[in-house]
Amino acid sequence: MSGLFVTLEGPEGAGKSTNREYLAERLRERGQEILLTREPGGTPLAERIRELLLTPSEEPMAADTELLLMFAARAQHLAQVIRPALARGAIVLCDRFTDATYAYQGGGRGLDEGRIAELERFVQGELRPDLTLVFDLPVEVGLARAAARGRLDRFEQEGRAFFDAVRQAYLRRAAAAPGRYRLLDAARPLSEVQRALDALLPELLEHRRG
Ligand code: T5A
Repeated sequence: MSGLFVTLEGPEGAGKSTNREYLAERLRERGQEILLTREPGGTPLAERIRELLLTPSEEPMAADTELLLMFAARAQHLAQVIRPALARGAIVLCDRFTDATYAYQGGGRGLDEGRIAELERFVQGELRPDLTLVFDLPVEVGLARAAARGRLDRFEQEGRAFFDAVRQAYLRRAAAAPGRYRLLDAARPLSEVQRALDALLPELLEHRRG
């Protein structure tokens, strides 16, 4: 595949969506074809699965059901959107991907990482992001930003310990594979986060040529 697969990760309210738009603009200015997408979701069917995952309901969702729905949405997203875009040479900027499964279902819910890795191989084959930007910030700052937007989704209703575990899982993954991850301090003012993204642009374009 000739495209470039970039994922944006981090806890709630870290600024992934805001910065994804910013990064897309900077790359378009440089003549690149950009595909913006997100998980769970990214196709009409996968967005329906997203609704199931994010809408609070009276029946508690079993952790395994949650895990399988994440990968069901991902299989659809890969087949319909991500693989075709990479095949035609686009830069795919995806708001969350499988690192979120390791962080939320692995770290947050405590599911076995080996099980997640099996599903990752089954659904993705060899495909992994080329570069993953982790927007890191203290849990309380992210939750305050998310809460300021109004109604909380099913994940945002979790407690502090859940989000601490999510954040730690992201930090562990980033530390274990520094070649793929770039850690950004997302607690800083937006203008500073965006300056850090500007500094990453040459490297990103270099990845694309490489
Ligand atoms: N999930 C997902 C799993 O459990 N497993 C998986 O495998 C996957 C793929 C998806 C949920 O699903 C879970 C994780 C999630 O809980 P989502 O909507 O994609 O939900 O994720 P959220 O993190 O909930 O998205 P948010 O919109 O809350 O966070 P973002 O995108 O990181 O933040 P953003 O850009 O919307 O910004 C939030 C607010 O903060 C402000 C923005 O203006 C906005 O108001 N802001 C800043 N303010 C000050 N300083 C900065 N530096 C700022 N950056 C942004």
